[in-house]
Amino acid sequence: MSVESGTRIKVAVQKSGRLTENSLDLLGRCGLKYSRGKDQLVCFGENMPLDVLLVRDDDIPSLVQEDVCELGVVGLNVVEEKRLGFLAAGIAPLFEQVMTLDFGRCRMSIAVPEEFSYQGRSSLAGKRIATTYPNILERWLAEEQIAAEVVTLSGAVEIAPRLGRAELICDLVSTGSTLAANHLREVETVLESQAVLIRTPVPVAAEKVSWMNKLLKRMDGVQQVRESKYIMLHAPRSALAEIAALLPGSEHPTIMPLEGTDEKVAVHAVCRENVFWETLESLKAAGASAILVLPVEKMLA
Ligand code: PRT
Ligand code: ZN
Repeated sequence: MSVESGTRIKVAVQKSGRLTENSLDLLGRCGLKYSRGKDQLVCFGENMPLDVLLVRDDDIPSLVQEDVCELGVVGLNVVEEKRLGFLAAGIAPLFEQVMTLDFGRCRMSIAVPEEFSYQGRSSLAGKRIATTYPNILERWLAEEQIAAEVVTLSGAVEIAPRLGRAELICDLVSTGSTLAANHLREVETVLESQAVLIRTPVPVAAEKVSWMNKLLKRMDGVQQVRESKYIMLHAPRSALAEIAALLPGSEHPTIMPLEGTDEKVAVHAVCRENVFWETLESLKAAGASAILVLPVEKMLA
């Protein structure tokens, strides 16, 4: 395995923030072992020709754009804002979304002061809306045919109404507690967001292709496994069809004979969706017994 930097895949990940832990965890689940450089800016892969660049999330699309990194893990909100910005400037965006990741969920919403009388989208007309995502907001306003003024700020959007810089705001929300603490009320969702994997559309160097494909397959496997469960149970032969239909997202359950009985069989299946207590209760009601649900550690399609 070569350690020459030109032959190593580079992945951009947020250095310190809401996405950092999950992003590094994802790479760890793909089998990557790394050591962190002294400057804390790069994690050097020890068992794969892959290095992780730790940067501000806002810089991740540009690093892929400039082909400094082949891959990046970043919020869809950041990707969309950058993409629309590039398009407006007549620059072709050189990053593509490969897959959505199951973390960093939030929504970008318009919020109004508690005392604001909101009568629907027409109430937004003629208002100033403060945001750090002007491109996404402008696009939404254009789609909804609302003539409002976008006030671009670099942060602390939630205090803009109190400072008189805008009447309304458009910002990321997850629990809603920041809005509540600032006496603001969410009224419209402009974008649903979560972390995504982006890649360069530029073909990667021949010596990186095989590891790149391996990594993408492993990431896909990690995503699938998160929701998947392995389920084992005993079922009366007469109820097999009903029980199989209750198994969420499983295609071909394995049916095995049980020693000492002809009426019952063992059923094993991979469920591609989470198995909730309600499902177990329904299985039991259909005649299943000895039900076991196990996590799936790795999966390769
Ligand atoms: O330093 P760097 O630029 O890398 O970090 P950052 O401060 O820009 O980003 P960071 O770490 O705050 O968020 C990184 C990504 O996490 C965002 O781009 C989103 O994709 C995602 N994410 C998920 C969030 C939130 N949830 C979130 N709640 N990003 C920000 N927030 C903020 C929001 O702006 C508001 O201030 O949290 C506050 C609201 O949270 P609640 O829970 O009170 O509603
Ligand atoms: Zn940022």
